[in-house]
Amino acid sequence: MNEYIEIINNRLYTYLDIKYPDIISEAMRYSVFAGGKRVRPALALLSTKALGSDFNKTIPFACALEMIHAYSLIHDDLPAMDNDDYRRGKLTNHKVYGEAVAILAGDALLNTAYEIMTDYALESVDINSLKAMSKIAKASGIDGMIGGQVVDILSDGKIIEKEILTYIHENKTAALIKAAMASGAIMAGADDEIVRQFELSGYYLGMAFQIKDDILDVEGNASELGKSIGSDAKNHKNTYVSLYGMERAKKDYEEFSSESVQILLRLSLYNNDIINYAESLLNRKS
Ligand code: GRG
Repeated sequence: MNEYIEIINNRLYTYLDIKYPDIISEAMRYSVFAGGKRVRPALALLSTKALGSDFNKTIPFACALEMIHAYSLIHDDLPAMDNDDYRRGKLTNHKVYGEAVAILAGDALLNTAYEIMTDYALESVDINSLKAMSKIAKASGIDGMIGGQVVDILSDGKIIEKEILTYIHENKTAALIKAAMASGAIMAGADDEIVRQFELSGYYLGMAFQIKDDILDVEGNASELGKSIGSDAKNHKNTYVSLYGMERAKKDYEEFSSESVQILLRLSLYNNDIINYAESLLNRKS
C-alpha cells in the first residue's frame, strides 16, 4: 500500500502548494498531512486497478475524496460540533490556527476538491469524470455525509432508534467509502451494474468500518489509536455498541465485512489488491 499512499501524498502536495494567503494553505496542509490512513483515495485507486484499468486517471478524484474527508474532520472537531482538542494524537486544526482559519481551511479544502475534479473533467472531456464527480458530490452532501452529520448532531445526548443510527452510519461514514469505490470503478469505464456492485461492497465495508470504530472506542489501545478510549460513552454518544451491545456489534461487524469481500470475490477481478486492502482495513487496530 505504501506505493499508493506515496502517489496520493505527492499529488496532494502539488495540489496544496498554494502560495498566498500562506496561513490558509498551511492550515489545509496541517490537517491533510496529519497522519490520515488515506482509506478513501486508496479504495478509489484500487477499484480502478481491480478492473484492469490505469489508475492515473483516478488520482484527481482520489485526492478530492481525501480533501473532502479532511474538511469534514476539521469541521467535526470545531467547538460548535464535537469540540475536540486532539485528532490522530495531534492538536486539532482550530486549536493551532484558531476557529476562523479552521472553518476557512475546511471550506477551502472542499472547494479545492471540486476545482480539481472540474479541471480534470474539462481537460479530459471524459463523461466518466463527470459521473465520478457526481457520485462524490452526492455522497458528500445532504443525501450523504452532511445529512448524516446533521442527524448525528441532533441526536446528541438522546437515546435514538436503531433505524436512526443506521441512517447516521450509512450517510456519515459509508457514503464516502461507497463513493470512493464507485468513482474508481467509473473511471475504469465499468458499466452501471459493476459500479453498483462496487458501491454495495463499499456500503458493507463502510458500515463494518464504523462498527469497528465504535468497538475500538471501547476495546482499543489509546496509544495505537492516537486518542483516548471511552470517549463515546463519556460524551453519551449513540454507537453501534451502545445500542446493540458488544457481542452483536462484533457479530454484525463480521457479517458486514464478509459481505463486502464476497461481493468483490464474485466479480472475478483482474487482481485482488482491493480485497487484501479491505481485509487489512477491517483488521485495523487504529
Ligand atoms: C462536518 C459535514 C461534516 C461531517 C463530519 C466524517 C465526519 C462527518 C465526522 C468524523 C467523526 C467520525 C468518527 C466519523 C465516522 C467516520 C470515520 C470513522 C472517520 C474517520 O476516518 P478514518 O479512520 O480517518 O479514515 P483518518 O484519520 O485515517 O483519516
